Amino acid sequence: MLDPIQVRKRAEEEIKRADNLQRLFEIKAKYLGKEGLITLALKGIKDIPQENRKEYGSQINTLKEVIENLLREKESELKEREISRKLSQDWVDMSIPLEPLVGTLHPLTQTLSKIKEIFVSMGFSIFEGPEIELEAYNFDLLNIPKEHPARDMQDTFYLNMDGYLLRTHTSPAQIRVMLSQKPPIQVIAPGKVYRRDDDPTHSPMFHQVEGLVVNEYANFRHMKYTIETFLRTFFEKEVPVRFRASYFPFTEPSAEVDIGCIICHGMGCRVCKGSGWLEVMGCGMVHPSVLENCQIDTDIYQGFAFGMGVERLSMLYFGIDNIRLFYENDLRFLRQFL
Ligand code: 2NL
Repeated sequence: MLDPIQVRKRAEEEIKRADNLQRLFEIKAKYLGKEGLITLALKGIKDIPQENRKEYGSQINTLKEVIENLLREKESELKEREISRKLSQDWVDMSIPLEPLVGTLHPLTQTLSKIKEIFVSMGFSIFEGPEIELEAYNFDLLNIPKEHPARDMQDTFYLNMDGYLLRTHTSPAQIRVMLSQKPPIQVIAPGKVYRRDDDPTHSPMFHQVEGLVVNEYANFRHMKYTIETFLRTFFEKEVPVRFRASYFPFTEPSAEVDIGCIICHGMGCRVCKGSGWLEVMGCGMVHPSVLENCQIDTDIYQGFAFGMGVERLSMLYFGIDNIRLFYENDLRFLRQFL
């Protein structure tokens, strides 16, 4: 038999002194565990003389409840104390300067955004077509003949799916615009293009922006003004611009566009190979066959188009001398374009 009053006093004292959860669990085991004082006392009730049994049993049960309550109260008190301790001791000094972890836009993304912004400011809309294209849109409708070398397996990624390829320029996106919209049209088509080239100056994937204007009056001077304005805005100075007669199957007449070398200012250097000029774009009046292929009436409408390589413009703008640097994602390179 145990004395409920004595046991209660002892338990209260022990629980009061417990200053951590570990100690509290030990106390809990001592009284309420399988071999605990209360547990054994409850088991011993059957040995108590009949006349005292009820009284004793009720005292022990009451004692059990009292101890359980004390333990529960103490447990939540200790847990709260633990949380407060963590809150006051485990803290992070938000004022300690960290290594800069900020991300930046890739130089090509910066260049592409700048090109788009300039054309949008000149009233162009942006249209992005699919990178997997129909051979018909990439070549046939653009007046590129069946035997043209550009169609060669050596230059173009053909897909297993018949009639499909990875676009070799963004012109097919503009074909889609002409097939689905009525003039006046004034769009640029930016995006990735693919060619079977892989050497120090060519990547199998690169970026282009092409532009297309179709209306009732578009002429070569509009094209010249548009391109000169674009280039001088892009390079942020009054660069000299010249147009050289050239040939593309989809434009007639066609021209290549040079700017005065921004490295040597026309003196002649390694980048411009001593010529003082850098080729930056191609352009021309849209070939009447291309307009007709798109159901555009050439008695009413005419257009001009142009195309540029984003990597090339980005390299000239930032002074990057190797196209590979764009694709390696070396942080020492990327961190220079904050
Ligand atoms: C270059 C030359 C050029 C075009 C692209 C074009 C598109 C349509 C119709 C006619 Cl839908 N032309 N695009 C025209 C002339 C030149 O790009 O050197 N690109 C990097």
